[in-house]
Amino acid sequence: MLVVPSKNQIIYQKDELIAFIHFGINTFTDKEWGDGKENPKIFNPKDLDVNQWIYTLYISGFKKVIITTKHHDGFCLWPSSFTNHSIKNSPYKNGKGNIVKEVYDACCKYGLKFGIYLSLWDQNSIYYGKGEAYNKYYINQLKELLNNYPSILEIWMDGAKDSKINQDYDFDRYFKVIKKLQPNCIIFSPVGPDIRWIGNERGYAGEPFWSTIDISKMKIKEIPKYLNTGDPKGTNWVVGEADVSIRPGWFYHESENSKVKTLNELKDIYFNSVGRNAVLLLNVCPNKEGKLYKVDINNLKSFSNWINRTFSNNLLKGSSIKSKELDQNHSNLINSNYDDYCSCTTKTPTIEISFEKELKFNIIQIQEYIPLGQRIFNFKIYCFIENNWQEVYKGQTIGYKRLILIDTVKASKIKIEILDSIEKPILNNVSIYFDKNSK
Ligand code: FUL
Repeated sequence: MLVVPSKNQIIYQKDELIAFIHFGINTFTDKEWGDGKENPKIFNPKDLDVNQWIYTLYISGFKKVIITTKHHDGFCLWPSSFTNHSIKNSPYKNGKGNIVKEVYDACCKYGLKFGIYLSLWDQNSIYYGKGEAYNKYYINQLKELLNNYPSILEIWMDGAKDSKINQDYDFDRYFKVIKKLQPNCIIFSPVGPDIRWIGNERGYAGEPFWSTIDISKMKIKEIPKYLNTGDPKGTNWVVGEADVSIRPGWFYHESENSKVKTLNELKDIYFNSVGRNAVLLLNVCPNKEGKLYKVDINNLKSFSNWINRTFSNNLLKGSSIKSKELDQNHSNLINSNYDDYCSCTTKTPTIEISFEKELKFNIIQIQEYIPLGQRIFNFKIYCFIENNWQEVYKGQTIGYKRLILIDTVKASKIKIEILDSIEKPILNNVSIYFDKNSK
């Protein structure tokens, strides 16, 4: 039996673009990692505009927002009853503020999904390192958050740990609490169960990139290479989430204002994450005033304009598909209805698509219908250029979506040769596009 994703994992994968927001006490100390000894009084955004953050992310095409409710310093952006290291002891709104709620409300206003990052490593907590006492504390905070917002759709627990203090995390218990209080919440952690780290913080999924992996192997040790490629024989479906910040750091630093990722860098990340069967989690970081910086906003807008412009017009519309190794639903390959798919009748089919006229293009998109599993192992793409078939690409996996950037060609046909697959492939889309700004 092939491993397949859950309903929530399919919904999650189709979102494609998620925004991370790193904001907290580090924003005020100009650090990436705090130590839990900060004075909460330094947390004082004078001109906080959560609406500006969420509106920017909304018009930039993000479908969900994950906020750092608590980072490794333990400082909470909500007035937690279980610690004094929180916004309630800061000058912000005279200790009456709750930025988690502000973000939640703004997400509701713009129709974005909402998720939380609740760091496992807490350097402020007196319980950290005391085993069960800390697990209780963590669960209390989890409940405080999960009970207070009607819909939390992702929770992020990263693998960062104290190098000197040993604290075991009771993941199974956390997962039970989460699934009980928010049944549709999808969980990211070093041990799954729904989403996994991509193995680097550059936003690059591997080649090959399998959504299948063995959680039992993930539990022994975090192996970035394994996470980065997955495992064709894996017994669990754990979607890859490619996290990367729009700046060198995760938190805002004025000194990085000239290092905001450009459109070209964001495009490259997009091809290597969404275009390689992963979901992109792109981080933005509001500054001390509580606003996103203008360059970050501009680059996000250019990025989303580029996506909309480039992928709105599938040049294959009206083309004819030839293959003896496909079922009769050929047209399902080029229509835009997600659940229309086309099954191959062999494990190694060749699919040829003839265009109505010669086309100029440089992006090829292929999608496997993942509700029925990830199957393709090796493929080649050829274009018919000046009366000759020329190989333009050789790749391994496809999965939910594969975006292939090639040098611009003028061709009248395209041929996809699937050389190896676990089971007979099931495809739901082939598209070609032209990005006039790529070579
Ligand atoms: C890591 C953390 O240590 C970084 O500070 C950041 O939050 C990143 C997204 O996850 O584990």
